[in-house]
Amino acid sequence: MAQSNLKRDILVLNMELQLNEIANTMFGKELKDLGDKELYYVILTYTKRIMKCSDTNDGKKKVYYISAEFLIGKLLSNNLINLGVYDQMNSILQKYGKNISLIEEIEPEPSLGNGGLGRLAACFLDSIATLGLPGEGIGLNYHFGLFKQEFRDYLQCAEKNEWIEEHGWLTKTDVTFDVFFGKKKVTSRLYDIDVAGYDSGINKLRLFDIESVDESLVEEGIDFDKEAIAKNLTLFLYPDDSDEAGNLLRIYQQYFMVSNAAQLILREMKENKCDLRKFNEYAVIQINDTHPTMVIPELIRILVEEKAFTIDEAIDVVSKTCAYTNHTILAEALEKWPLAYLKKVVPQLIPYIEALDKKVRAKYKDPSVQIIDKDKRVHMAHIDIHYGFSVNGVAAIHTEILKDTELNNFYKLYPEKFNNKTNGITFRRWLLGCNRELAAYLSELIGDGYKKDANNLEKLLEYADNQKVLDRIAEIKANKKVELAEYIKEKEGVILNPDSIFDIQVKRLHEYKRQQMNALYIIHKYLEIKSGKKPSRPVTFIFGAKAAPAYVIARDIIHLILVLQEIINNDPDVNKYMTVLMVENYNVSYAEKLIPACDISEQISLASKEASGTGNMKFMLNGAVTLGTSDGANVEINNLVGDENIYIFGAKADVVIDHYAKADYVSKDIYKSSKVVKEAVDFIVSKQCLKIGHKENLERLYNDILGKDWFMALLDLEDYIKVKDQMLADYENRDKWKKMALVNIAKAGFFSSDRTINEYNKDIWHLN
Ligand code: 26V
Repeated sequence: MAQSNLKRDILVLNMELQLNEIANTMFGKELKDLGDKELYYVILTYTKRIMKCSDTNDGKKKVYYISAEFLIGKLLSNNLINLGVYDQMNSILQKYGKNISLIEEIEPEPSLGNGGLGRLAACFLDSIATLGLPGEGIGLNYHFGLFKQEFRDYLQCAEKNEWIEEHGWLTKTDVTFDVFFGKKKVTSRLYDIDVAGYDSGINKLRLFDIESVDESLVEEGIDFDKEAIAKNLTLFLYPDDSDEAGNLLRIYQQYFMVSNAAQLILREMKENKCDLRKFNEYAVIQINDTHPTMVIPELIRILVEEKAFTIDEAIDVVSKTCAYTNHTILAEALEKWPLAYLKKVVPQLIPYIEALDKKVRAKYKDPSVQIIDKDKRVHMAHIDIHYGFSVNGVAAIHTEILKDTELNNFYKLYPEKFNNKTNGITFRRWLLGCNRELAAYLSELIGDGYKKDANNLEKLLEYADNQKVLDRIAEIKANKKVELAEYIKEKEGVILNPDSIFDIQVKRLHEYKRQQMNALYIIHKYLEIKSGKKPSRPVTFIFGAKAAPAYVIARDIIHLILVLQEIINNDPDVNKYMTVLMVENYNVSYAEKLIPACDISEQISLASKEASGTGNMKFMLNGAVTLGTSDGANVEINNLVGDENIYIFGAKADVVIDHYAKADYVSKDIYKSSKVVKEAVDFIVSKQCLKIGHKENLERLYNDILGKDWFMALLDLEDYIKVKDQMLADYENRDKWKKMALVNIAKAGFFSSDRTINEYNKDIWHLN
């Protein structure tokens, strides 16, 4: 429902006057005399003012979405859109000869997340606010977000990534808490970011910080003293955890986050005079992956030590309050903290963790479901499953794998706790914001209804055979490709041909996401062209990805792609037909430019390993066609659009799971038996590559693919080449392609995060 109040309405009505007044107070200037940066601060201040006057989404029960990551991206245009004032602002700026897109560029991007998990949390906040639900996000105010990526000598280098400025979206509050690490005390400070719902009320993202953080601790790149807790607690997002100090710091961060969350929730309950015995009637805590798991023992501890609960009473009420979302089945990503580390950081929690473990042992003999294992490691997910009331996966196939395989022993104990919540994305950012031209055209065709109820996008299907509509959608895509090419020319100094097919793979660099397969395809194409087989239309291969600094092979894959880029883009025999580009420092803002311009959406994980993926949804919504494995949300995209509107290849999840169970996958056998595979793999250590790249990196990657290939890139390579070639050929059947694009847009409604959040609310949160 549209929110309206007098103060807010007056602010909006007098926008120009207000902006002038702020310009005068902040800079002693008139609006017309402001530089772009000053103008950005003025608009930001004005937007914050509107949000302060808007109604908040309240209710008896609230969801607290605790997450170590909120990858919110830039907020200016998103907030203007959600507050319904973007167009008005745009015309005022135009009057003064200013361009809103240039102002947008000035905003620093808060990169408070690594990838999908953090971005999902941000989309969820947008939907919670838009649906008018009472709830807030709770996390940490990292001073440096995910590192800034630079390429030097064809290698990824990591630099610190500042985003906090004197004027920004953070509002310093007077809320502070004492947080104890054993006897060591630090004092926190809460900062809020208002989250505006689309045509709705306001919610909050609450980020905790400590005032003693010392930014000067950062030396070279992103190295810093990991022992100085009071100075570094909120300095970095997910510090490198390849050594003990890194791991400990991560535990410090996690406890700091949940201790503050618990104190904040209890403070609110006290203010509202809630009966703590009925905790779960006022609060539901969604634990986003295992990072906030310690909130369970921490709440139990507080209830017992400060609120006179018996341990059983405390466990009972906390278990009715906490719900857990699993985002991965990768064993190495499931947190298992050595008990000794926890003892060092949070000794006060140990008796409670041990009590939780003891109760489980008394009930179940199966060692695989215990909390503390024989090596004295604490399995964080096991705490969540035993002592939470809901466990959800993030796509249908992912939840099934959890139930049947990864968490089967738990599923047998608690079948009623398991449920699926297929991920979603906010259409405000990923359509209305990043592709205003397409959004406007859709409104012209099917009305504005889809903005509030995404299922309305299906109305587009009526136009599936309407040539004019198909052509116009294709024209918008072509325009977006031109815009992207201009941006990339400026930013990367690489010339792209907008008439070529834009094939895009953007996501974190991980072996299971298989960017290496795409690289091997590129080698294959390169060799084909060299041997005289020219493609009918040029192709542009675009990558965007950051690799964890300690993830050696992931960085080697980046190296290979950068080497290929150098070879191919400078080879006059080939560069007419193909271009390779890995964009530097891929982030949310870059995604907003790349996604609308994409023809082929690469979603090529090893089946069973990609829990959901959300990029796949963003690309589809913007009219790209998916080339992917039968994995994560790709499976649901396939079911929605039908086999004729998607390109699926490769082994299915059950086959992959079987290979792992039998340990019978041998990449070298495939290499030996397939000429195409062998040629592509050998090129990695060819003279050409070694002339430009580093022997150490290229040989390590080559040996890894032949000796291990843990994520089975070679298993699917031939099929990938075949299906991708078919896809490129089909692009030439322009009408067929245009129709595929339209069907993909029309069927994307299911992937609105509004649908996902409605399901969380109906099945788990029960807010109203
Ligand atoms: C974390 C780590 C940390 C240490 C070493 C290797 C490793 C590998 C993977 C991860 C992923 C952590 C969880 C995560 O980000 N999952 C992503 O969540 C998205 C939102 O649900 C989902 O769309 C992606 O498929 C899933 O990978």
